[in-house]
Amino acid sequence: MTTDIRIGVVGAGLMGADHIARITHRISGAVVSAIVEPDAGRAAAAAANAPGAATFASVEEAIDADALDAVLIATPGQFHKPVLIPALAAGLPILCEKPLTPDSATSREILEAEQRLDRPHIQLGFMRRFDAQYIELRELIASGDAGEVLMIRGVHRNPSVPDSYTQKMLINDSVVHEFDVVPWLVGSPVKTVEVKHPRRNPLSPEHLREPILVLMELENGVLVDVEMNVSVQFGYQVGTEAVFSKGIARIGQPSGLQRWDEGRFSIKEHESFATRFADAYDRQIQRWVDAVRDGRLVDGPNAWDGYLVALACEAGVKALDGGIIDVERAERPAFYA
Ligand code: ISE
Repeated sequence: MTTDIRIGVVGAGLMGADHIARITHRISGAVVSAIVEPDAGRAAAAAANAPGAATFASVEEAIDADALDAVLIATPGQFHKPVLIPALAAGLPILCEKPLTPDSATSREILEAEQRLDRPHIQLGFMRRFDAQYIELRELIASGDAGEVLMIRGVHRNPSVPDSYTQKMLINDSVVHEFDVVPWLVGSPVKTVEVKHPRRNPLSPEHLREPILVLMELENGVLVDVEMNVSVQFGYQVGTEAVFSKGIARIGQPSGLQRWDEGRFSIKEHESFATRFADAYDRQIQRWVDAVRDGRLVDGPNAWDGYLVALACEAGVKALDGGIIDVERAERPAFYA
């Protein structure tokens, strides 16, 4: 394909607006041609970063107007299915922000709709798979250079969350990333999930009981612990330590300018995922655009990966109430091989 692909971005909130600016300013081979956003103020603000884009109130209107070649879905998860179904029916390639849908039953419906097409059309927005440090760690694990991987320890810390963030979102909105990236790193699916509750942070919003410690056992026996903490105050931090038979590897440490000042040593920490994973988002969108342009359509996690994550999230939500919960096993259809 020699001309730019025309992307319709659905949802012009924080993530959608970020992707619109990214596609316009940093991605080659694509333009934002349509913005689907019922809130006129948000649509207009986002359109300022997408010269020539038309705005629509629904994806069906954008499809009927032949305004797009591909769809990027950046709405909250509960609004994904009503966009995915018409976009799949129109045979459009899709990049869908996580989660695929909020539960495994609706995710299965999406898989069924996608399997009516000739090949996978949906890429999932698990951007950590495009982060240079995660890629390096995955390569180290696969190479065997550090011996066998035994344990993975993760921290996933947000400075704070809005009042609309619920207890289940600790799993469905946040740990959702670890449920994708850890099996991808280690090459083994999640077998069980358990959640432990340490002392509650008095600075957490009143309706939240957090931080939590999420323990996962993988099918190959690797044990994973993740501190999920959304009231850490000081900044945004996602870090991983892998314990091997012949050493230790760490990613996600603060880096950059080091300062010695007024008796202190400091390095600036990220304040949000938008900066921590900015390069990963760029790489993710560029790789997707390249795949759409050369006909592969998907170059990254697909809808099947999204379904496996939905199963793990369901176990994780149950585990919030106690117990060690088994993750349902699912056989990958040949369509997603
Ligand atoms: C948010 O939706 C994200 O996807 C971020 O990566 C994550 O760190 C945060 O906890 C979520 O709320």
